[in-house]
Amino acid sequence: MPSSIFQKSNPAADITLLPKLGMSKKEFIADFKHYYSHRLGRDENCRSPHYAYEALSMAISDRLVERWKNTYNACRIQNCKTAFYLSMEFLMGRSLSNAMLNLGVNDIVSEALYELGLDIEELIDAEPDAGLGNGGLGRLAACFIDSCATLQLPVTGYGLRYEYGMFCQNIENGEQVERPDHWLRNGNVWEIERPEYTHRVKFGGHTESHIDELGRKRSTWVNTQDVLAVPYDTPIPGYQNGTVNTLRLWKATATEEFNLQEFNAGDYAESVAEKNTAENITMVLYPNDANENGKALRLQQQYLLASASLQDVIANWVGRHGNDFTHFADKNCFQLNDTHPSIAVAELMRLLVDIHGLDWDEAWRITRKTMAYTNHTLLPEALERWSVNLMQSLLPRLMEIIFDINAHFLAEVSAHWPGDFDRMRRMSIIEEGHEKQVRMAYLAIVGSFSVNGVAELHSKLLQEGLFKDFYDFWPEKFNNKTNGVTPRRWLAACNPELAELITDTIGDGWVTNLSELEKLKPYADDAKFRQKWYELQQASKQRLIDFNKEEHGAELNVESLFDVQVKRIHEYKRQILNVLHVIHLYERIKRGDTANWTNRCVLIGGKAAPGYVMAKKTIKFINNVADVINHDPDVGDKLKLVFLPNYRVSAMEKICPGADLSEQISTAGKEASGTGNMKFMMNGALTIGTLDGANIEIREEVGDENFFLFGLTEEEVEEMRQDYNPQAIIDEDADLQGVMRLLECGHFNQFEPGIFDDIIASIMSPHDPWMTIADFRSYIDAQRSVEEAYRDKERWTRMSIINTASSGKFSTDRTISDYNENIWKLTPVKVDF
Ligand code: B1H
Repeated sequence: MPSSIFQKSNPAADITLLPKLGMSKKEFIADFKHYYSHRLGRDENCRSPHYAYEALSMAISDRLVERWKNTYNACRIQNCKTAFYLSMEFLMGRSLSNAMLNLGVNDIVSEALYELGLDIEELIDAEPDAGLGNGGLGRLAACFIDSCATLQLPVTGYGLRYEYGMFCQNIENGEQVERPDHWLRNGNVWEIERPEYTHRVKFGGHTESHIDELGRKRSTWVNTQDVLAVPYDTPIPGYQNGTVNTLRLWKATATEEFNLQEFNAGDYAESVAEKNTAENITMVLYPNDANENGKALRLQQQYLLASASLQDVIANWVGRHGNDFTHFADKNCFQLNDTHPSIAVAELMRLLVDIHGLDWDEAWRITRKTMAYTNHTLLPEALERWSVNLMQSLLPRLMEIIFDINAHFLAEVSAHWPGDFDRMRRMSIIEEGHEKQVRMAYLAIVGSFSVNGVAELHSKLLQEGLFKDFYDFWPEKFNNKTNGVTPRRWLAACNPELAELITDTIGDGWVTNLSELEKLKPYADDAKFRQKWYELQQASKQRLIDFNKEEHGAELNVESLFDVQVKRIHEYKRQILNVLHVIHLYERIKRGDTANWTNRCVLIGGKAAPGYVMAKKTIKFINNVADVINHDPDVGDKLKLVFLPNYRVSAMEKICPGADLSEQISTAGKEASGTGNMKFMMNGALTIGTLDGANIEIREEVGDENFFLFGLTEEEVEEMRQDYNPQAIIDEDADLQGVMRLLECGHFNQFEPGIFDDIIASIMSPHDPWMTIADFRSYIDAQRSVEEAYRDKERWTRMSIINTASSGKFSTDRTISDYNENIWKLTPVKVDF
């Protein structure tokens, strides 16, 4: 072992002296073989692609490590400001193909594997998804950290290393059955455990107050049951720029002495059980999107994330500046991904006041200058509240601090609006009632200098509705940051053929500057280009058919319109409206009303929260309708309905290049942004959608004539709610009557009487919050215009090209630049490579 390995490294020397990190095919093959046979101990008799995947990943991740160290050192030397993205979810999907793309080694790796007789696609597919998220919110975090690395911004992601990610979905008898997703079963070559940065996190116990040496009242939190948070780091490579940022995920483990106490008392089994209690904290991702969890374990998860991450940042600070926090807020910023990590507001106060001895006012000034909060939903059922009782027993010191924050805050309110008690009650962080609750969104707003929504409409509704009182008080805090998706994963990597055509036509600048796609617009009028575009779309559809057949055997016709809705199953997303349209088409076929028919395959996929009864019924409904339609010989290729099981990131990578039509049909005002809409658009699908979330901005970019708009506006929805009468609407609409007749006579549940009664009742109810019946007519009419457009291949292809060409705004590079300019104010750090 050369002794130089053990020399303390000089960061400056590291940067200047490192060799350029190129990779020859020969070196790569040697590394691959070395890992395959010497590290993994496999030979040519091993049939599983898993080990070849692992060997390949090791060879690739080797190339990231030097860059990773360089990035870290460059930031250290430059003493740069850093932002920390705190999120309970990072829905990363697979790492291998992304790392290859970002390192720029796709070609030589493909050649090398070809020489070795290996199929690169098979190896890529051997990687399990890192499904550490529910949906849009978690995937957004993953796209964000990709863009931060590509923009060379010093941003670290902090999250939890769940042992079990989002459940796997099986469909049995048309119903969702959940299976645990033990994604770490075969290890994870992309992570590095860093026990040296372990932190201790307290739970339980009680507080004791005393007077410190300066005569200040202080609180100590004692008699706690502690848990250790051990970090696992994953490298996040930027796009061919030498930068490799860090995603740090915490795993909860038992403390040593805890076990020792029990062990000495002879309770071996007890001590092992206690270890389990600790490790349970990061055992599983809660699978509820847009729904409150309310479980003690979830609060423990949230606090573990907040406490370990803040301790980590502060330990780093103290290592460099001692206990001087004067400039802490100039150098650090925390972005809270929804309220899930918002206990961080109180935890930062605790660390600064109790541990580092700052005065309350000084600590509060720092906290309010470092915290920023992103809201992702207006749905009341998703707004987090924690019971004061639960918090008092689990996190007694944090509860005290929240009461103090609230007292200071209400004093501010009352100074501004003297005597306005109703306003104080409305704005209080503590909600009074038979069970007192902590309103986490209010804690986040009060403790932050920035509050943002995720699309223009959503941000506007936050200011006018949910957070109006706070907007009146602090208008300058509020801002919008419209979401995006990373064009590396969602175009360059998932649709390489289309990406190549684009690059051949306008150069490759679009990969890091997506607005360059504008340059494609003139080619929409070029018949030859359109032909190529069309052929590639058809090839993608064929690949989607093959993928679908491999996974669950349905036969689809590539000439049909591929109409896709993939997202979590939720009433507000209105998968049921989609099915009503399918039933309407079916009914037309049965009536023989098929003049000028356009063949259509409707693909629907998504997971239902396991406890969400209506969402699970919706899945059963889709599958039953599919069963009837797909087996009816009168229907044939005219119409297919397919439920795509186990929708996940890696499935979307295959689905979005093969879609013609993207369904974005939520009730206006309910979808905060949506991001699937952006992935489809980027890949050339046309959107049928309501004026909701980012759909509005998509339509603005692409032009009215290239978007199929339908439905009530958010204002019309609220207005109609007053005297909504679905029955009256049905009475006026023969098509809708046809659909309801089939539903009510049990045509899709012949041997399962009554199982869809709840669905029928919900859409028929005058109190249906999602107003499905209200939008039926305009949806059906918009679908008619879709068919008409699709029948004209030239027109459709032109529209498809314009969609891709107009998608520049929806790159997370743009979103992240906006966050950086208005909120984080970081300086990019160049890294030598
Ligand atoms: C979004 C969530 C969410 N909004 C609670 N809220 C969760 C709420 O585990 N929980 O308790 C998990 C997730 N997710 C989504 O965020 C919005 O519905 C989308 O419209 C938006 O595009 C996405 C990203 O901003």
